[in-house]
Amino acid sequence: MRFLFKKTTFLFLSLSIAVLCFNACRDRNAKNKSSIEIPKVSSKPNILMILCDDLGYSDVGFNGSKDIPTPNLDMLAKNGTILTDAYVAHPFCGPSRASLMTGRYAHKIGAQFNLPPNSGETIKKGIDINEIFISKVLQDAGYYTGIVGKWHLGASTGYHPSERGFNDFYGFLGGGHNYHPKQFKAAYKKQKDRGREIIWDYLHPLEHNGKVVDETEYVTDGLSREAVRFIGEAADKKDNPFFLYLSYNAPHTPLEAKEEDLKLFEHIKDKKRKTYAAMVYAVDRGIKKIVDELKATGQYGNTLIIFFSDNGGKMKAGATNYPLKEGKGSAYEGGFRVPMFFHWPNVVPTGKTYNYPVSALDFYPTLANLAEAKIPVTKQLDGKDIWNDFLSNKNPRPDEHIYVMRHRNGFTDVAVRKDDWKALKAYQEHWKLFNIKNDKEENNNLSNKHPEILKALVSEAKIWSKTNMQPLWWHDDKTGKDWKSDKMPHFDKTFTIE
Ligand SMILES: [Ca+2]
Repeated sequence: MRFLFKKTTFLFLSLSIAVLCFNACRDRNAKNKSSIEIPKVSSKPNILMILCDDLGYSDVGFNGSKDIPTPNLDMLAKNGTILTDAYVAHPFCGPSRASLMTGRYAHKIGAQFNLPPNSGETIKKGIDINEIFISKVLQDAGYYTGIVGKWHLGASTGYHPSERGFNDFYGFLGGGHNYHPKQFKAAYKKQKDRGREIIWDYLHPLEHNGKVVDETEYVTDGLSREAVRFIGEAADKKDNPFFLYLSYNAPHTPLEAKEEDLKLFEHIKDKKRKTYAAMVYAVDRGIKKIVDELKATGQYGNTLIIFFSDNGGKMKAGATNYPLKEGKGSAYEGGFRVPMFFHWPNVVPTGKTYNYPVSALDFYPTLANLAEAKIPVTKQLDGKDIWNDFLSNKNPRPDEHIYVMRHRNGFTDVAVRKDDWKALKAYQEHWKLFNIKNDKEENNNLSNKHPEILKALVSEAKIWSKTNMQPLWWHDDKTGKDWKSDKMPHFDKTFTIE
């Protein structure tokens, strides 16, 4: 019964028509309407969160890419709203995803480093099980929940997606994966045959709900196929809206593309850029299939699609973040300001851009409220419900701060944004101050011109740093040993303005 509208969709449409009629009557009576009307959300939407891995700010058509065509993403962006000042909570993978699922800065839950490779076999740790994930909150509210793709939040018992609020999981538990099944299966078998106990998790077979599967497609295509499957299955659950977290590992390294896609990019001479472009193109191909399935199952009209990247593009791997400075791993804008759009027919404004600062930390409370889900009273959150401000084109956080912090060997990079201003300390240089609204390229350091603004921002960041806890793991042993012997994180030195 895939072609029958779900009950929620029918209700949504009926109520939308009623609201439209009501608004039309009211419009005729209101001659001097000054406030912007917020469309009424009259049913729980399906939520499709599409995350790319290390996708550059300007590597999609809707953000100005000239050499990577992404027509399907661009169509959704054009029919929705592009968010120009969207931040993730960390400039690299694991902590960014931990923040997305928990609604908390990774530094506050000890997750400020990536889990080490093969974490299920090596350290048997993951994100604190006392942190309730957004998936669990939505599941408890009646949502049918799925994740397709990369997890990276814990691979051993207790931390598996099925134990964190997901009804369905297809993908891999580590921080990434190779893309060509013939190659990764052969490499895995070779190591297995040699008796190797721990085999790099990028080579492991994919799984579906804990059972090994024999993936035969290029992994990006396989993940798109599974997203389509999930959307089809969700359509049969008429009383349950769905939440799908589609977590592509593309275009994260290893740079591996299909031959047929590479042929489309022969004009790109740089080999890395060419392969990267083909990988992004493969994601876009999947988006078309997903949109087609949403339409075929009558769910397109009541699905909120959120598209973004987990951190900035890695320039050494072919990405661009123009006009932003630097990329993945950096506290400059290129590290954690990401491409993003929202799409939801008749609800999200079409053909608009939204230019106020939002954080991926905002999704937890925003989505929970849209879903009429109950957030546990003890749950601590660092973001806020931005929905009404987003629809009204208002700043959701006037006079409030967004932080990013990246620990390096022996020192800490940190940035804080409030309204039009951003303070930054990177690479042990002096603190800098930018008017980030006028200078998103971060070229004009205004720290000498506005020392009082810099001082206030640094002071706030220092207060925020006191809420951080020590890391519960590091991505490798050496980093952990160095951290301890060096008595990191050296916050006194970090928050001193010289
Ligand atoms: Ca990433």
